[in-house]
Amino acid sequence: MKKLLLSIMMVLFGAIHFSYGQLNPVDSFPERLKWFTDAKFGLFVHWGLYAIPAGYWHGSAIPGPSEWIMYNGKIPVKDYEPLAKEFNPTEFSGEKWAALARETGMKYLVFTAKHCDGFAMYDSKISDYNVVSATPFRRDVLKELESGCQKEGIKLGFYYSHNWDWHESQALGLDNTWDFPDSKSKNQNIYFQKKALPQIKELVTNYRPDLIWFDVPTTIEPAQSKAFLDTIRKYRPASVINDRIGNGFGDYLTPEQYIPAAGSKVLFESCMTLNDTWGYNVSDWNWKSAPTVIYNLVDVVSKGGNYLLNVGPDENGNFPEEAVRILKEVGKWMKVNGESIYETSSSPVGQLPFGACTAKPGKLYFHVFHWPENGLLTLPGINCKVKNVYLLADHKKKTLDWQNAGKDILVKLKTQSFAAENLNNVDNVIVLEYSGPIVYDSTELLLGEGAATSFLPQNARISGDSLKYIFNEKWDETRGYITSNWSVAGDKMVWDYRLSADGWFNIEITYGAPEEVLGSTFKISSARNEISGTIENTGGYYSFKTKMIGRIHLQANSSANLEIQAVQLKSGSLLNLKQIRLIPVPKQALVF
Ligand code: FHN
Repeated sequence: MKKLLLSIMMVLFGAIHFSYGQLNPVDSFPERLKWFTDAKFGLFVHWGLYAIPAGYWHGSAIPGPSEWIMYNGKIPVKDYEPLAKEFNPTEFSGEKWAALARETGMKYLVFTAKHCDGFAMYDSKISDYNVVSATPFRRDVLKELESGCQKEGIKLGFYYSHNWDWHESQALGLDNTWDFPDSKSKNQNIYFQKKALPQIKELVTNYRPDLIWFDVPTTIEPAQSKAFLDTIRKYRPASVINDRIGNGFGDYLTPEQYIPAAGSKVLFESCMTLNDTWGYNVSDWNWKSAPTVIYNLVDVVSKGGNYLLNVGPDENGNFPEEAVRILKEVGKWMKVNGESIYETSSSPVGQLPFGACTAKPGKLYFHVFHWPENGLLTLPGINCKVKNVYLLADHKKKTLDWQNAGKDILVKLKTQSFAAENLNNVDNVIVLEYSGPIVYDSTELLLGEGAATSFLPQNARISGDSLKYIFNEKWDETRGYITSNWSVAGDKMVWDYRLSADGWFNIEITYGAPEEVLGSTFKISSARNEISGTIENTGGYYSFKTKMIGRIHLQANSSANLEIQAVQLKSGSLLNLKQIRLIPVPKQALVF
């Protein structure tokens, strides 16, 4: 159990392979990556023998992701292999999958050619343990998917678990210790030379992948990662390769199940499940809604990344109906607003209280998640020569009323001035066309008219000798700037902000603090309001928890500040602060 957790931690948080190595900066990368960075949105498909048990073995639910049932159930190879005899997904259609991806607005599809259970979902000559030789289905799923994608103009990527293989006696990583208990005597190079490398060669010679998506490089050594790279570069030189090839040989990073903080300097692709599991699980109904998928996609793209969204088809080759419904709903939004996603770059105007921003030369796409109640959208701290402002959904591009107001641009968004069919209740995109440079003043945050505003360490003025902020390199949701060395009472961080209308705000703080500082105190104050807080043990300076610490009333003002100050320190550093969030309290929620 300890080995399993350690291995996964090391992969997910990139401790093993994480060095910038050949990872490409967001602003300068080889031409062969252009399709990928323009595409922004892809479909991940986990499909294999594990779709048959779908999370259950002999009637009992096996905890954990369904594609891990062999590992979590410690199912011997002799009992797992016979699943192949049952695998006959007659309703499978590579074209149907590709068509759904295109209808959803996705530009590429990544399919599990071989997952950690070792079963090849293509016609492999290297191992008979594959869908053509070992099943009654006898059809080459990968070949059919390749032609379906070609027909639909969708780029195709192959997922391949090169380090872990629970079918093989010599494979390491998180290895099969129930059939092959003596891990110490295993030589993973035998597995690489006999199976993984020759299969990768098959995949890049008998097929035409645009991307290779490796996974979990926990025990692979640099020379072995390099061998995979050289094989791909020899036969498919333009292929895009993710970072999980290991040892820094990939093109981009792959945060899993989270969206990194803004400011990533290298290309990244956030991969996420549409429900909670990658492979099909008959009882996993925890689906993300279409709006959530759109918010995630826009959030990732506004930070310069790609979004790879996963579906696990059932044993017949069908996507769960609910997944199809959600993807088609996302597709409706993408059909109208795709221009604000594809071929864009990250927000040049920071985070926005009402939503997010994506950009193209001469164009800013403001994604309005929270439509301003007062019909006035404030674009904070943005100064440029505006040529036109319009709603993207409005084909006539009718110019909206806008004006420069000090440091801001105000746009009139009177709902009644829009054709109802052009508005949606998820994300309405306002396009601002401009010429010349954009001058962006990030010093003062504008407090939200609908959305919470995050106060981040890197935007604060610090008073105190030791207190500082550092960049937390971890590849998880804590990645980003945090404070450290808050060891003197009185030391504080101050942020400037503006507020266009009086309002109540809940104060939420995300921090990490160990047992020994339990009971230390701090205060957060703004405009004669003050709230005190007592530090709780979150499990350590790098184990971040979010706490709601109170509610504050703030008056409209053109310039004010929010500060957090250490009051009483038990020992060491008060905390590692990740962010403070002010969340507007809707008027109707206020009970006095
Ligand atoms: O263990 C796998 C998991 O099954 C799935 O394939 C994900 C996809 O990113 N990768 C591993 C967990 O990190």
